[in-house]
Amino acid sequence: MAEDGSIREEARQRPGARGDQRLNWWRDARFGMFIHWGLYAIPAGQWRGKPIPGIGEWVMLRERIPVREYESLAGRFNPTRFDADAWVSLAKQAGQKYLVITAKHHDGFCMYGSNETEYNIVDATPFGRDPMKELARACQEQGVHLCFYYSQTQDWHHPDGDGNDWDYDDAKKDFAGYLEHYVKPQVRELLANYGPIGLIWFDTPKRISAAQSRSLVDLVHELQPGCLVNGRIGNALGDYAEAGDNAIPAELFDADWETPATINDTWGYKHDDHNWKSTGELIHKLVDIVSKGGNYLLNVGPTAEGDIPHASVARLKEMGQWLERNGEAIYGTRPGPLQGFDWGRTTAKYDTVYVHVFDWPADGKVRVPDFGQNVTGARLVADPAAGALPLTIDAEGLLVEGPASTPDRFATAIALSLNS
Ligand code: FHN
Repeated sequence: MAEDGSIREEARQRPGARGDQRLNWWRDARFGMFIHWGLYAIPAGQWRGKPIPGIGEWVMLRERIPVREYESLAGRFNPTRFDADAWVSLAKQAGQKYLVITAKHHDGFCMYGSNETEYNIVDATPFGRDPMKELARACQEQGVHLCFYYSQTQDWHHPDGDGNDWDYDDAKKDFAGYLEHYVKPQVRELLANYGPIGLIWFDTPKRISAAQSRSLVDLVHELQPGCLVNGRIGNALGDYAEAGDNAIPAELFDADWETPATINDTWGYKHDDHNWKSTGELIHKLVDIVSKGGNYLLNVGPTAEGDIPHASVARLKEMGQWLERNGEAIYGTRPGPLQGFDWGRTTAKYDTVYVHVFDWPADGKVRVPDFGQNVTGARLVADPAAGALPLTIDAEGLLVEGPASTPDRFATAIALSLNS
């Protein structure tokens, strides 16, 4: 994110990637699954019997847990219920086209088999399996783009990584050496051992110079030219801009961008976080983001046993069912011509404008302000059998007559055909 926290500023600084064809699959995807999974799922928001406020994956830093003590969690990590096929299938059912999983989060524990450290899931846990290998296979089989989250600056386990000043003396850290001799070899592993990777999702770019960010971007592109890099590589680099966590820009934003977001309040699993957003809220956020030109990267935090919480599963499946009916108005769309009205949003594709109605009018009459294009027909996206909806055009704009009862309790998409 830019220093002032706004995506607008971040993208203003970024060299225009608009014409870069490598982003086409990602631009069309619009909706992805984020997975924060690591040792922090064991304490799940508690340490020594005490609830720890804040996001679950930050427990080590919040409690300044010594490396030696936190490390012992690895000996207890045995997620025997982990099922890569089921996770990828959930993403598919949710209508999510890419999956970004924490290969290494700030706690430094590697959730893949790394040769650079034994502090990894294959060597240090009773589980002994490489979930990234299993996910890579499942993603290939089910046609989902596998992507890795990698914490490039913060590493609370590595003596030279950013963040841990309770075990290590900050002044003595060799951050450049850590990037060169640890981060880069690990990025190489991730791009060499798991097949084609959709993107590397870097995070919290403190302490990293422009030259260091640039050399990581170049490394990724050199190893897999098609692999994208998100904006949190830092220094206004990367292939697309990242909004703040759970932040949705107020207006249309003409750049490639993404909002990473939680379903409850945490990223990593916390057993007492039940502040779940409703399916309706999540669908409205998806539509809002897509109408402004962004992607929605929605997080799940699996348990230490390997289960995705039921509340997340239920919501994702409902979102997928909505997308099953209305995906035409989301995937591959660009921002619609009408922005900034409160009862809905617009998206567009080729010669069609989609009006997403959040609050269906009691009489079924939807008034769409004039947007300066010649509209020749209207239909409900989810119900092709209903045929053309009566359409009148007057000085105020369009009047589309739909059914009096709400067609979809979450949001109704109306397709308006344009005379091109
Ligand atoms: O510190 C992390 C946090 O744990 C989480 O991974 C989020 C996801 O966007 N990124 C950082 C905070 O912005």
